[in-house]
Amino acid sequence: MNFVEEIIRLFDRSLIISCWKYIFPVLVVAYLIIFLYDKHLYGGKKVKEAAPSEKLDGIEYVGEIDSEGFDPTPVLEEKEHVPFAGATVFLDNDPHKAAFRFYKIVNNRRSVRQFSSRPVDISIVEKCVHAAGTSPSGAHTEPWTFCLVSDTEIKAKIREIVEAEELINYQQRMSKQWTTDLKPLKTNHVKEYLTEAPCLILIFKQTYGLKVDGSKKQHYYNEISTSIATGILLCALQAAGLNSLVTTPLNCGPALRHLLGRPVNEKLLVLLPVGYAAKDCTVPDLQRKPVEDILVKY
Ligand code: IYR
Repeated sequence: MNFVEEIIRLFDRSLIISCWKYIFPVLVVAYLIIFLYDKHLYGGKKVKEAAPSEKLDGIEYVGEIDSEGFDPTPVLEEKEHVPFAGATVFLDNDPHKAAFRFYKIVNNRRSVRQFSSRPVDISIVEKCVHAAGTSPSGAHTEPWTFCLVSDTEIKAKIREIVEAEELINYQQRMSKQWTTDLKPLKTNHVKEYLTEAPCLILIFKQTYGLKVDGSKKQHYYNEISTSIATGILLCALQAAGLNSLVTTPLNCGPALRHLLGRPVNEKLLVLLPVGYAAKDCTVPDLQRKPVEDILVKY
Protein backbone atom coordinates (compact mmCIF):
# COMPACT_ATOMS: atom_id res chain seq x y z
CA MET A 1 0.00 0.00 0.00
CA ASN A 2 1.49 3.33 -1.00
CA PHE A 3 1.79 6.38 1.27
CA VAL A 4 -1.27 8.24 -0.10
CA GLU A 5 -3.51 5.22 0.30
CA GLU A 6 -2.28 4.82 3.85
CA ILE A 7 -3.22 8.44 4.65
CA ILE A 8 -6.68 8.03 3.08
CA ARG A 9 -7.17 4.86 5.08
CA LEU A 10 -6.19 6.60 8.32
CA PHE A 11 -8.62 9.51 7.85
CA ASP A 12 -12.07 8.57 6.65
CA ARG A 13 -12.29 10.24 3.22
CA SER A 14 -15.94 11.10 3.40
CA LEU A 15 -15.41 12.71 6.82
CA ILE A 16 -12.66 15.00 5.44
CA ILE A 17 -14.85 16.02 2.50
CA SER A 18 -17.83 16.81 4.70
CA CYS A 19 -15.58 18.84 7.07
CA TRP A 20 -14.25 20.95 4.18
CA LYS A 21 -17.79 22.12 3.52
CA TYR A 22 -17.46 24.02 6.80
CA ILE A 23 -13.70 24.71 6.91
CA PHE A 24 -13.54 26.31 3.46
CA PRO A 25 -16.12 29.09 4.07
CA VAL A 26 -14.49 29.82 7.46
CA LEU A 27 -11.08 30.22 5.79
CA VAL A 28 -12.54 32.51 3.11
CA VAL A 29 -14.22 34.72 5.76
CA ALA A 30 -11.01 34.84 7.87
CA TYR A 31 -8.98 35.83 4.81
CA LEU A 32 -11.51 38.55 3.94
CA ILE A 33 -11.39 39.96 7.49
CA ILE A 34 -7.56 40.07 7.44
CA PHE A 35 -7.57 41.64 3.96
CA LEU A 36 -10.11 44.34 4.89
CA TYR A 37 -8.35 45.15 8.18
CA ASP A 38 -5.04 45.49 6.39
CA LYS A 39 -6.61 47.73 3.75
CA HIS A 40 -8.15 49.84 6.51
CA LEU A 41 -4.79 50.26 8.28
CA TYR A 42 -2.44 50.68 5.36
CA GLY A 43 -4.77 51.75 2.54
CA GLY A 44 -4.12 48.47 0.75
CA LYS A 45 -0.42 49.17 0.31
CA LYS A 46 1.55 46.20 1.56
CA VAL A 47 4.81 47.42 3.08
CA LYS A 48 7.28 44.67 3.66
CA GLU A 49 9.32 44.70 6.89
CA ALA A 50 12.96 44.47 5.82
CA ALA A 51 15.02 41.70 7.41
CA PRO A 52 18.25 42.94 9.06
CA SER A 53 20.46 42.01 6.11
CA GLU A 54 18.01 43.25 3.50
CA LYS A 55 18.19 46.43 1.48
CA LEU A 56 16.97 49.40 3.50
CA ASP A 57 16.41 52.88 2.11
CA GLY A 58 17.99 51.83 -1.16
CA ILE A 59 21.38 51.02 0.40
CA GLU A 60 22.73 47.52 0.05
CA TYR A 61 25.56 46.32 2.27
CA VAL A 62 28.40 44.43 0.68
CA GLY A 63 30.77 43.66 3.59
CA GLU A 64 30.53 41.17 6.44
CA ILE A 65 27.58 41.50 8.81
CA ASP A 66 26.46 39.51 11.84
CA SER A 67 23.04 37.90 12.21
CA GLU A 68 21.64 41.21 13.51
CA GLY A 69 22.95 43.16 10.53
CA PHE A 70 25.78 44.89 12.42
CA ASP A 71 29.33 44.97 11.07
CA PRO A 72 31.34 42.89 13.60
CA THR A 73 34.55 44.88 12.95
CA PRO A 74 34.80 47.89 15.32
CA VAL A 75 35.27 51.15 13.44
CA LEU A 76 36.93 54.07 15.22
CA GLU A 77 35.52 57.50 14.45
CA GLU A 78 38.06 60.00 15.79
CA LYS A 79 36.77 63.25 17.32
CA GLU A 80 38.87 66.29 17.96
CA HIS A 81 38.52 67.85 21.43
CA VAL A 82 38.16 71.63 21.66
CA PRO A 83 38.16 74.05 24.65
CA PHE A 84 34.78 74.17 26.41
CA ALA A 85 33.08 77.58 26.25
CA GLY A 86 31.26 77.06 29.59
CA ALA A 87 27.62 77.35 30.62
CA THR A 88 25.73 80.52 29.75
CA VAL A 89 23.74 82.38 32.42
CA PHE A 90 21.20 84.77 31.03
CA LEU A 91 18.91 87.09 32.99
CA ASP A 92 21.11 89.78 34.58
CA ASN A 93 23.91 87.23 34.85
CA ASP A 94 22.15 86.00 38.00
CA PRO A 95 21.97 82.17 38.16
CA HIS A 96 19.25 82.25 40.89
CA LYS A 97 17.03 84.48 38.78
CA ALA A 98 17.75 82.38 35.69
CA ALA A 99 16.89 79.09 37.45
CA PHE A 100 13.72 80.57 38.96
CA ARG A 101 12.66 82.04 35.63
CA PHE A 102 13.05 78.63 34.00
CA TYR A 103 11.03 77.04 36.81
CA LYS A 104 8.25 79.61 36.25
CA ILE A 105 8.16 78.80 32.55
CA VAL A 106 7.92 75.03 32.97
CA ASN A 107 5.64 75.21 36.00
CA ASN A 108 3.13 76.96 33.77
CA ARG A 109 3.04 74.05 31.37
CA ARG A 110 -0.13 71.95 31.37
CA SER A 111 -1.21 69.11 29.13
CA VAL A 112 -3.79 70.64 26.82
CA ARG A 113 -6.50 68.53 25.18
CA GLN A 114 -8.62 71.30 23.64
CA PHE A 115 -6.94 73.35 20.95
CA SER A 116 -8.07 76.47 19.14
CA SER A 117 -7.90 76.74 15.36
CA ARG A 118 -5.40 79.61 15.70
CA PRO A 119 -2.64 78.75 13.26
CA VAL A 120 0.91 78.12 14.42
CA ASP A 121 3.92 79.69 12.77
CA ILE A 122 5.74 76.52 11.69
CA SER A 123 9.10 78.29 11.86
CA ILE A 124 8.63 78.66 15.65
CA VAL A 125 8.06 74.90 15.94
CA GLU A 126 11.09 74.29 13.75
CA LYS A 127 13.22 76.35 16.16
CA CYS A 128 11.88 74.28 19.06
CA VAL A 129 12.78 71.05 17.25
CA HIS A 130 16.21 72.57 16.61
CA ALA A 131 16.53 73.02 20.39
CA ALA A 132 15.38 69.41 20.98
CA GLY A 133 18.16 68.26 18.66
CA THR A 134 20.74 69.64 21.11
CA SER A 135 19.84 66.84 23.51
CA PRO A 136 22.60 64.56 24.76
CA SER A 137 22.47 61.05 23.29
CA GLY A 138 24.23 57.71 23.71
CA ALA A 139 27.67 58.02 22.05
CA HIS A 140 26.32 61.14 20.31
CA THR A 141 24.24 59.03 17.93
CA GLU A 142 21.29 61.50 17.91
CA PRO A 143 18.79 58.64 17.49
CA TRP A 144 15.64 60.65 16.85
CA THR A 145 13.35 61.76 14.03
CA PHE A 146 10.71 64.48 14.51
CA CYS A 147 7.85 64.30 12.01
CA LEU A 148 5.96 67.58 11.90
CA VAL A 149 2.48 67.15 10.42
CA SER A 150 0.28 70.15 9.60
CA ASP A 151 -1.45 68.69 6.52
CA THR A 152 -5.19 68.38 7.25
CA GLU A 153 -5.63 65.08 5.42
CA ILE A 154 -2.68 63.38 7.10
CA LYS A 155 -3.89 64.60 10.51
CA ALA A 156 -7.32 63.08 9.73
CA LYS A 157 -5.71 59.76 8.79
CA ILE A 158 -3.64 59.83 11.99
CA ARG A 159 -6.80 60.45 14.01
CA GLU A 160 -8.56 57.55 12.27
CA ILE A 161 -5.72 55.15 13.06
CA VAL A 162 -5.37 56.32 16.67
CA GLU A 163 -9.09 56.32 17.48
CA ALA A 164 -9.57 52.82 16.05
CA GLU A 165 -6.79 51.46 18.27
CA GLU A 166 -7.70 53.53 21.32
CA LEU A 167 -11.23 52.14 21.20
CA ILE A 168 -9.77 48.63 21.58
CA ASN A 169 -7.28 49.91 24.18
CA TYR A 170 -9.98 51.43 26.37
CA GLN A 171 -12.36 48.47 25.92
CA GLN A 172 -9.94 45.54 26.11
CA ARG A 173 -6.23 46.20 26.45
CA MET A 174 -6.11 48.62 29.39
CA SER A 175 -6.91 47.22 32.85
CA LYS A 176 -9.98 48.32 34.81
CA GLN A 177 -7.64 50.05 37.26
CA TRP A 178 -5.93 51.91 34.41
CA THR A 179 -9.17 53.27 32.93
CA THR A 180 -10.33 54.14 36.45
CA ASP A 181 -7.07 56.06 37.10
CA LEU A 182 -7.71 58.03 33.90
CA LYS A 183 -11.28 59.01 34.82
CA PRO A 184 -10.16 62.31 36.50
CA LEU A 185 -8.39 63.26 33.25
CA LYS A 186 -11.64 62.69 31.31
CA THR A 187 -9.84 60.91 28.48
CA ASN A 188 -11.43 58.37 26.14
CA HIS A 189 -10.82 56.97 22.66
CA VAL A 190 -12.14 60.08 20.90
CA LYS A 191 -9.18 62.30 20.04
CA GLU A 192 -10.47 65.60 18.67
CA TYR A 193 -7.12 67.25 19.40
CA LEU A 194 -5.52 65.19 16.61
CA THR A 195 -7.41 67.19 14.00
CA GLU A 196 -8.03 70.39 15.99
CA ALA A 197 -4.38 71.09 16.85
CA PRO A 198 -2.69 72.91 13.95
CA CYS A 199 0.25 70.55 14.07
CA LEU A 200 1.28 67.17 15.34
CA ILE A 201 4.83 66.12 16.12
CA LEU A 202 5.43 62.38 15.91
CA ILE A 203 8.70 61.54 17.59
CA PHE A 204 10.43 58.35 16.49
CA LYS A 205 13.37 56.71 18.24
CA GLN A 206 15.85 55.21 15.78
CA THR A 207 16.57 51.76 17.20
CA TYR A 208 19.69 51.64 15.03
CA GLY A 209 21.27 53.83 12.37
CA LEU A 210 22.64 53.10 8.93
CA LYS A 211 26.18 53.75 7.82
CA VAL A 212 26.90 54.92 4.28
CA ASP A 213 27.85 51.36 3.32
CA GLY A 214 24.43 50.10 4.46
CA SER A 215 25.58 48.27 7.61
CA LYS A 216 23.83 49.03 10.88
CA LYS A 217 25.15 51.47 13.48
CA GLN A 218 24.46 50.89 17.18
CA HIS A 219 22.16 53.51 18.71
CA TYR A 220 22.86 53.12 22.41
CA TYR A 221 20.12 54.17 24.84
CA ASN A 222 18.01 55.37 21.93
CA GLU A 223 14.81 55.47 23.98
CA ILE A 224 16.37 57.43 26.86
CA SER A 225 18.08 59.81 24.42
CA THR A 226 14.88 60.45 22.47
CA SER A 227 12.93 60.93 25.70
CA ILE A 228 15.43 63.57 26.87
CA ALA A 229 15.12 65.31 23.49
CA THR A 230 11.34 65.22 23.89
CA GLY A 231 11.67 66.89 27.31
CA ILE A 232 13.75 69.68 25.79
CA LEU A 233 11.18 70.07 23.02
CA LEU A 234 8.35 70.40 25.55
CA CYS A 235 10.29 73.14 27.38
CA ALA A 236 11.08 74.96 24.14
CA LEU A 237 7.43 74.87 23.00
CA GLN A 238 6.33 76.14 26.39
CA ALA A 239 8.92 78.95 26.31
CA ALA A 240 7.60 79.94 22.86
CA GLY A 241 4.06 80.19 24.25
CA LEU A 242 2.79 77.04 22.56
CA ASN A 243 0.69 74.37 24.23
CA SER A 244 1.24 70.67 23.82
CA LEU A 245 0.14 67.25 24.95
CA VAL A 246 2.27 64.13 25.33
CA THR A 247 0.41 61.11 23.98
CA THR A 248 1.60 57.54 23.66
CA PRO A 249 -0.86 55.88 21.28
CA LEU A 250 -0.77 52.21 22.29
CA ASN A 251 -0.45 49.79 19.35
CA CYS A 252 -0.50 52.56 16.71
CA GLY A 253 3.27 52.73 16.06
CA PRO A 254 3.56 50.50 12.95
CA ALA A 255 0.47 51.94 11.21
CA LEU A 256 1.63 55.53 11.83
CA ARG A 257 5.15 54.65 10.70
CA HIS A 258 3.73 53.22 7.45
CA LEU A 259 1.49 56.26 6.97
CA LEU A 260 4.45 58.64 7.24
CA GLY A 261 6.71 56.38 5.19
CA ARG A 262 9.32 56.05 7.92
CA PRO A 263 11.86 53.21 7.73
CA VAL A 264 11.76 50.07 9.91
CA ASN A 265 14.54 51.22 12.25
CA GLU A 266 12.25 53.99 13.52
CA LYS A 267 9.74 53.24 16.27
CA LEU A 268 7.15 55.74 17.42
CA LEU A 269 7.89 57.00 20.93
CA VAL A 270 5.36 59.81 21.44
CA LEU A 271 2.92 61.94 19.51
CA LEU A 272 2.53 65.60 20.49
CA PRO A 273 -0.37 67.76 19.35
CA VAL A 274 0.93 71.35 19.35
CA GLY A 275 -0.92 74.65 19.11
CA TYR A 276 -2.79 77.17 21.24
CA ALA A 277 -5.31 76.17 23.88
CA ALA A 278 -8.97 76.77 23.03
CA LYS A 279 -10.59 79.75 24.80
CA ASP A 280 -12.79 77.40 26.86
CA CYS A 281 -10.02 74.86 27.51
CA THR A 282 -10.04 73.35 31.00
CA VAL A 283 -7.38 71.27 32.75
CA PRO A 284 -7.63 69.09 35.86
CA ASP A 285 -6.76 70.92 39.07
CA LEU A 286 -3.58 68.96 39.78
CA GLN A 287 -0.96 69.78 42.40
CA ARG A 288 2.76 69.20 41.95
CA LYS A 289 4.92 67.55 44.59
CA PRO A 290 7.00 70.08 46.59
CA VAL A 291 10.72 69.99 45.86
CA GLU A 292 11.42 68.54 49.35
CA ASP A 293 9.45 65.44 48.33
CA ILE A 294 11.35 64.80 45.13
CA LEU A 295 14.87 65.87 46.12
CA VAL A 296 17.15 63.89 48.42
CA LYS A 297 20.31 65.76 49.33
CA TYR A 298 23.51 64.08 50.57
N1 IYR B 1 -3.24 56.62 25.53
C1 IYR B 1 -4.58 56.80 26.07
C2 IYR B 1 -4.64 56.58 27.55
C3 IYR B 1 -3.86 57.45 28.43
C4 IYR B 1 -2.86 56.90 29.20
C5 IYR B 1 -2.18 57.68 30.09
I1 IYR B 1 -0.80 56.81 31.32
C6 IYR B 1 -2.48 59.04 30.24
O1 IYR B 1 -1.78 59.83 31.14
C7 IYR B 1 -3.50 59.59 29.49
C8 IYR B 1 -4.17 58.79 28.55
C9 IYR B 1 -5.13 58.18 25.67
O2 IYR B 1 -4.41 59.01 25.13
O3 IYR B 1 -6.31 58.41 25.87
